[in-house]
Amino acid sequence: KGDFRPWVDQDLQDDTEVGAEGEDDWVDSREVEDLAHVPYSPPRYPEETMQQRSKDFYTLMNQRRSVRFISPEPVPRRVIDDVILTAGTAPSGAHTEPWTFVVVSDQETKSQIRNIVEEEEEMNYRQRMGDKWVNDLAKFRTNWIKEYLDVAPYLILIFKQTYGILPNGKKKTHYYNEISVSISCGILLAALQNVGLVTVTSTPLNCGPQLRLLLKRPANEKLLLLLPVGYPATDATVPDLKRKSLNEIMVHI
Ligand code: IYR
Repeated sequence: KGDFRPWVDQDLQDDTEVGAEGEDDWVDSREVEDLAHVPYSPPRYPEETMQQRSKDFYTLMNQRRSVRFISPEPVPRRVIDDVILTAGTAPSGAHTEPWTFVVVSDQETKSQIRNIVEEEEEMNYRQRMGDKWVNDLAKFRTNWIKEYLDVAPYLILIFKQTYGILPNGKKKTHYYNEISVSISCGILLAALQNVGLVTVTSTPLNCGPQLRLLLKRPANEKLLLLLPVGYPATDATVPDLKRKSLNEIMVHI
């Protein structure tokens, strides 16, 4: 752990709980029952409909922007529930569903989260990130002051479960947990866009352990992403960014 890599969250590279214990702490797949396979026939659309739907979905998603100015206006709780259920439809390694979505609407907890994040982010911007990184971000006008953290009606903190813990106390391998949870976050972003809510994919560097303890999450869970969620503030602005063209992002062989 000698060389400090500021772009990797310390909590995400911390594997101290794994490897310290015996092999019989882990489940043996031979103990698992057989799984039935059943027919699957999702809707099939005519080509014209496909074309229309692909355009429509692109148009919707192309309107998504990272928004740092969020209205305090309340958002229906049931919508948040459905958005989280949607995120939980993501594929995951060996169907382990290695995610925990912590939804925070409690004002006091939001304020505590803001304090933790702003204190660490000030150190990130002033010391850890270095001049190059800070200069690369200057045009986005971000800094360590994050009003959205106690203004947004909901904060969704997404934790990856680095392993599972079964009711019998045994541990279960969560294969590809980081990519699985990252995919579910992508689906979560799409689900939020679909209902007209905004967020910003914030990755509070070095806040993981403190936020995990504040939210009383177990040691196998590591913070991956923090999403403030709400309607955009009426005076919200975003940087005038352009997206790469299809030719720049796609190679057809
Ligand atoms: N996590 C910090 C810094 C930051 C880093 C990148 I890379 C961004 O695209 C934006 C911000 C913050 O949230 O301000």
